[in-house]
Amino acid sequence: GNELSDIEDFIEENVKVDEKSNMFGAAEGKNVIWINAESLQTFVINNDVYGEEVTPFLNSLIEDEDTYYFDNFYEQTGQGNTSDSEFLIENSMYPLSRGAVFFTHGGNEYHATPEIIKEEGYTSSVLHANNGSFWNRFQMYDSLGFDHFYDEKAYEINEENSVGWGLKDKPFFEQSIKYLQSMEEPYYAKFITLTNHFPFELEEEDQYIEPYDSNSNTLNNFFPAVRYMDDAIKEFFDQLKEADLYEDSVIVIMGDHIGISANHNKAMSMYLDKDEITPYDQVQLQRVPLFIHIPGDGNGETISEVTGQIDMKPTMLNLLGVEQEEDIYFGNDLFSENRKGYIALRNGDFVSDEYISTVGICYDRETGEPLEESMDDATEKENTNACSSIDEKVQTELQHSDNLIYGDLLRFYNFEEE
Ligand code: GP9
Repeated sequence: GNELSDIEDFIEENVKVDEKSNMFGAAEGKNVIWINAESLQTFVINNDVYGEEVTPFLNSLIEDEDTYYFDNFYEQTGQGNTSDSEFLIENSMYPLSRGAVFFTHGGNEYHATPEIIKEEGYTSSVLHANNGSFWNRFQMYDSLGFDHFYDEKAYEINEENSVGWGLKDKPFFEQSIKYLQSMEEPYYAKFITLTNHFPFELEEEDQYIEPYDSNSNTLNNFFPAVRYMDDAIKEFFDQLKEADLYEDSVIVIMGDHIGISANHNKAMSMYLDKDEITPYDQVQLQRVPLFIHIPGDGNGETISEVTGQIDMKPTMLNLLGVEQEEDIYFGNDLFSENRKGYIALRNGDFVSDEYISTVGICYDRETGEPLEESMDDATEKENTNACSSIDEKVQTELQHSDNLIYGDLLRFYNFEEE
């Protein structure tokens, strides 16, 4: 009992924002088409390989007046990779520091977005052309309140339309249109792509740009695979328009987690034209792109505030105009001006408006320079730095989220408004 009320107090004091953002209700009643873009990282956006744009469609989307693009948006996943990103966006809670919460706590009680919006008349589905048991999705999707899961059995998959992990993204989107058409509106439909997955295999005919040339085949092949996904998303937009499914939807595209690990830093430093990848750069490479595209909105812009996957549940609920008075969550509406001011990464590092804290060093976020430690007057030890006060909050927040999961504490929370 005490544990849950401590967590509630922390959230009241540090997370919740009373005022609604001016985007509250901006997508009320619209269908939500969500694309979880496998391994898409921000460093490829508006970048090129030997003069060829890597993501021409996504780059053009940034310029579109109906798109809100977030360029300082961080992934916050742990070992559960894609499943962790799903956990973050639906619950606004952190995945675990070890293992995948989809496996270890798939049967817990949650209060996730699909369940909440059901009360507003939404139906919800996941579409992903892989084995449904991967990441224990059947059980967790049930706990999160999804109504339907279109897994590999819903798709026609053969040798010609597959590569690497399975069905290629283009036939995946193409074959999914009929399912969207059959969904009861309004719907929340989450698409999880697959082609841009390590080791980024691609057939010759699907390579629209040349691979990079470095000592890392992983990084080299990443670029044509991202380009293929970019083109698949472009075609999906066209298909949505043709099927009359575009106008009445809000389309979210989010990178789920990094695709290129620190093992490829030598090649990465060459690509980014840096002497080395510092711990500061490593954190910055955890940025993944987020696009919120609202057809007809007209006020789209690039937002550079520090934001992350933890923010997606409150953001989506606010966009859909859903009140969220009694709830447990650790993120803020991305459009709110009163945000808590930091993004916690799963390993305890964090990014705030001013600082980046990693490997025990406090960096200036703007310059990437480490800040000097200052003397702690009380202990006369050099043990404080500019990051210390935020660090304390970050560790408490992660601990609270872990405790909620380990103790299955949401069973005891009263989500009804009093
Ligand atoms: C598996 C797919 C990829 O179904 O979502 O998962 P990942 O290996 O990226 O976590």
